[in-house]
Amino acid sequence: MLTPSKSSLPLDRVLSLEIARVTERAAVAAAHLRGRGNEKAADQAAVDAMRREMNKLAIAGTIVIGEGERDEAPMLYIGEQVGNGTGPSVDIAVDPLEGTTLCAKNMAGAIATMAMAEGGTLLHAPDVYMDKIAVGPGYPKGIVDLDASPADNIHAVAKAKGVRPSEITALIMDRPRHIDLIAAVRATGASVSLITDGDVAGVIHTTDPEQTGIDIYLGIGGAPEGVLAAAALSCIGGQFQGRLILDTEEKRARAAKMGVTDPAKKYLMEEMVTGDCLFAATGVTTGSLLKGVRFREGLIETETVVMRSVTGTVRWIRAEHRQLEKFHLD
Ligand code: VTB
Repeated sequence: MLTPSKSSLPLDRVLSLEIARVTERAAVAAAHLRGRGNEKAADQAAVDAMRREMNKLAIAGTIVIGEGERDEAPMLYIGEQVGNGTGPSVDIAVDPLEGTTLCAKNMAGAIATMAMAEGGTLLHAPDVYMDKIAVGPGYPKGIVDLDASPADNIHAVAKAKGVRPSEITALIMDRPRHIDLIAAVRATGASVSLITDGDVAGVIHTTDPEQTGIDIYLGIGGAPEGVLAAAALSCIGGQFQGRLILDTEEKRARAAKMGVTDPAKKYLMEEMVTGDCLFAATGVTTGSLLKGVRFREGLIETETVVMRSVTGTVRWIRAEHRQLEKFHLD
């Protein structure tokens, strides 16, 4: 039997460096506008930079999670073809600036992020909310469930970890819609860590509780961010479930157009990302996951994490960029 050559692996491994370049460019563009109070401008800069760099890649890419839906025609819209068209056919999920508010206010945790997977293997989700639950690697499969009560989920994680519920920390976005969820988690004795934005990084926090102190992610955030987080966890390990919140006819119709036949479906991570996948994120502002971009004389520093599902390799790339023209900064 022939052993497949490296280049016949579903996604060429060279692409894992290429996607780091893409998120680096977007992060630097956004970082240039950190703390300016202008979310739109920072986001646009990240989008432009990401698109410019992505179109150099030897891929035939389709944006499946993007900046908006086709009729709104933003750049990097869902359905947009990207890449130079010569390489493998791939699905792409982007969030050029995850945490626009964090960037505009120069607060911790803004990132530039994207995932790339074999064509047809990423969930095509509309830009609606998604109910999410995630835990990191090492737990028995199915230990938490979106349909179980918050108390049952916290107790299950505590039991499996061999600690008391009061020694568990849950990460939840600080939103009025989560008042009951937060109360239910606190009622178990568990600690709730609140974030104002940025639940892609929030979910990734569960993969390294020793470092981050986070055992479980719970709550409702963006569906696009859910697919990106699922892509990361499919590389690094862990469990994720999500359910689109399709609470109006209009949202159900949009989802149906993207192939969602059951509007109440609970997606397992394996159903959101069904093939080989790459994930990258570069820090824009410094957070607990990644350092933000630093501008020095003649030098720009970035920090990026790149993950690859087929091997489970996670690379942390600290880059010093000396050819600054490539960033197209004014
Ligand atoms: C969510 C979350 C993101 O924005 O999409 C949130 O997933 C929007 O939710 O990480 P709200 O409508 O409650 O603000 C982020 O926090 C940042 O894009």
